[in-house]
Amino acid sequence: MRKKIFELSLFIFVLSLIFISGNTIADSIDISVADGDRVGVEVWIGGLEIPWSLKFLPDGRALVSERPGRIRLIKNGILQKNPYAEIDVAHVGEGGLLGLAVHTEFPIKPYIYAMHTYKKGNSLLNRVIRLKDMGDRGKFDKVIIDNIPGGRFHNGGRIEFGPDGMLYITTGEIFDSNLAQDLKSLGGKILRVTPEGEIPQDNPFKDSPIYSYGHRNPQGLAWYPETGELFSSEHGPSGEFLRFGNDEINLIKKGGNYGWPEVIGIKKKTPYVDPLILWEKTTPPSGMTFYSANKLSHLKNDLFVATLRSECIVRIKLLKSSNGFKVLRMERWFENKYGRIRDVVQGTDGLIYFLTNNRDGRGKPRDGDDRIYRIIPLTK
Ligand SMILES: [Ca+2]
Repeated sequence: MRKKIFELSLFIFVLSLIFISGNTIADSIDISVADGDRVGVEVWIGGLEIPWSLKFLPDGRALVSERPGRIRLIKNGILQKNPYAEIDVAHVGEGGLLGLAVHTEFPIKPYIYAMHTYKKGNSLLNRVIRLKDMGDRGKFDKVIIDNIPGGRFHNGGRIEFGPDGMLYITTGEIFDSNLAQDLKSLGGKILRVTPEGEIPQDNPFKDSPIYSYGHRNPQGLAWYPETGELFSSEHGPSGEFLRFGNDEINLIKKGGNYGWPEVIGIKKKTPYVDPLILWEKTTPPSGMTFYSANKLSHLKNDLFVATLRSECIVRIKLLKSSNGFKVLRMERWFENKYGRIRDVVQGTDGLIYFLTNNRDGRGKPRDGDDRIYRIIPLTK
């Protein structure tokens, strides 16, 4: 009898582990797939310097930001010599020219958005500016939001328009963990503003651009194609409180508190929102995208995450049900093959593009770096 009770309690214990650790990624579903799943890879563009964000325009042009302060234009698959725009940035540490975004009504609203670090007096700050598209160049139009905390480290920097037509901005806590919980600071947050830089009426905190808080250094934004739910990637501690790893993918709820620095990992502690995915081993995630086109139909609705130090793209297969999202499988593609990867995006042609960051001072540049590669259907 005693043995039976012991076995039963062991069974319940194991069962509870399976459910409790549902969000921590077990090694068995986090696997390496060197060549990806039925895909090929080719070089698209080379000779870039620390490309940070790639955006396609509906007319086939593409723009790529280089962290030292240039937006480069790619026309008919050729990188144009003259920069589309040169922006006076503070290229210090991880700061500089970061995310790009394109107005959802482009070209009727011919605007490109860029986030960058700048210097004001002795302080480093971040801001989002808007450029007007003039064909081969972009002309400064206006500042959308400024005075976002900036520093040598943790500037956030991803900007993306959501399916609601609003601009979402990730900001870092500049290695000052107190900022993340402070609703008076714009650091360690995801912000949401209108395309004109105003505060939307339905933001969670009155007269504030803050959409969610308690973030450390969020680096990527993507919306699940079928429901429009927002996901964000975030770097966990790199030594604070003697902790490392704990990198996250979060499902972002309006007004949610994502825990930094009160909670590290999954703690089920109110009012903090736990990550959907927690990598206990360091997997610093950067830009990400859900694949929604048909060219690579077996990848539909999968989340692709660019990673830096772990030098791979992570493909995440999710199952959406009424209980939320469940992670079915994770594959690390191209591990240590192309180097550090900063961003992964879907092109207007339905292929997947990714940017290396081997010239950012932390990588090993190969000849021709940095590059934009593209993932194409496998041809036999
Ligand atoms: Ca968190």
